[in-house]
Parts: sequence; structure tokens; C-alpha cells
Amino acid sequence: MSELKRRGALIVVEGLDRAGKSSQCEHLRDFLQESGHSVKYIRFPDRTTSIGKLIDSYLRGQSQLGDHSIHLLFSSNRWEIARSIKDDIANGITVIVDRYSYSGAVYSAAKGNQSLSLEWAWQPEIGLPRPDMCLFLRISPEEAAKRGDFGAERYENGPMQKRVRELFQTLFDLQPSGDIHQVDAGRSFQEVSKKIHDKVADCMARVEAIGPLREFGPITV
Ligand code: FDM
Ligand code: MG
Repeated sequence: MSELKRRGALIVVEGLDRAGKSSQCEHLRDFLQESGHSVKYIRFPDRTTSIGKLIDSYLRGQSQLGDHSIHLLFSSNRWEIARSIKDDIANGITVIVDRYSYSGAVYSAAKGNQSLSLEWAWQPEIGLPRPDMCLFLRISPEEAAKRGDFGAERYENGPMQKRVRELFQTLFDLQPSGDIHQVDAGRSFQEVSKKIHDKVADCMARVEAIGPLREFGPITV
């Protein structure tokens, strides 16, 4: 009989634009790889699939879509990758995800469309793989401003970012306790990455106790 393989961990990194998500994710991937783990780094939206290409064009302002429509495309983009995430985790690969369902619900709800509440926005996420941990890189508006101007994509403006920041907190308060880990991302790169490595090491040590990969459940706002 073959030895039972330990599953990988599902680790999500969230935060506002310019919080340093992507560079921290790459650093975490290299760190875990060097410590002998199998690891993959993916990001949402995944702009390479056909759904991802629609999303990319929308974000660049090259196409127009209704708020509900684009919302469901973002969610669909996660559903189309969910199978491979589950397979990787089962095969002992730790998957680091740069933005996930939390961004999905929060950015759409931040638009202020009356019929697109946070609760509505969360619905299509129910049943997707639930992360073993979500690291939220928290950055103040002042620190974010120091890191340079916004880019040219949709949502990259002050009022939207302010609303997104508030809604992240609202959504996190509705998540199962222990899922969300806030990290002060205003510190130096090394300080932040050390914090992340410590938290991830704790989580990976706990994976067996957590048991099989879980799924997202509903939220009540
Ligand atoms: N975004 C990202 C959403 O609006 N919904 C989602 O489900 C996801 C994953 O897309 F403004 C937004 C967040 C951001 C934009 O993301 C592109 P990156 O990480 O900046 O490329
Ligand atoms: Mg961006």
C-alpha cells in the first residue's frame, strides 16, 4: 500500500493595490521551495483563459459590461481553476493565491450598485475551496500614497480604494474565526516577509489537524 501523502495548504494573500501582494507571494514561493516544499503561485484574475481575457479587456477599459455580469465572470474565472487547485492540494502541492473570493466580493460591492450587495456578491463563491489561511496585507492610505500613483486600470482610484478597504473589514468579520490573518504591510519588505513566513509555517503545521480541504459557506450580512 502506498504511503498516505500529506495534502498541500491553500494560502491566499489579499490586500489593496500597492500593498505588495505580488512581490510577497513570489518571495513566499521561493522560501517554501527552498525549504523543500512543492509549491505553486497563481493569481486571480487569471487573465490567460478565455474568461480571463474578457476580464482583462474590461479592466483596461477596452470593453463595457454590467456590474453583475463582470462580477460573475470573475467568479467563473475562479470556478474554472478550482478543479486544478483541488488536485494540486491533494497531490501535496501548497498553492499560494494572489487575490481570491474576498477581492471578488469586495470590489464588486464597493461599486455602490443597489442590487449588488456584499451578500449577493458572496453567493457564487459558496462551494469554492476555502483557504486554510488568508493573509491580509494591510496598508494605510498614507503609506499607499507614498508608494506612487495609481495605474490606469478600472478601480485604481482613491474613492474606490477607500470603499474597498472598509468592505474588506466587513467581509472579514463574517468569515470563520481563524481564517483571516492581518499583517501590517507598512513595514519593510523583510519585516513583512518574516511575519508572513512565520504565519504560513504555523498554518502548514496545522494542515493535518484541519483535515481535508474545506469549502466556502454562506455569509449573513
Ligand atoms: N478584482 C479582482 C475584482 O474586481 N474581482 C475579483 O474577483 C478579483 C480577483 O481586479 F482592481 C479586481 C481587483 C483589482 C483588479 O487585479 C485586478 P490585480 O491584482 O490588480 O491584477
Ligand atoms: Mg492592480
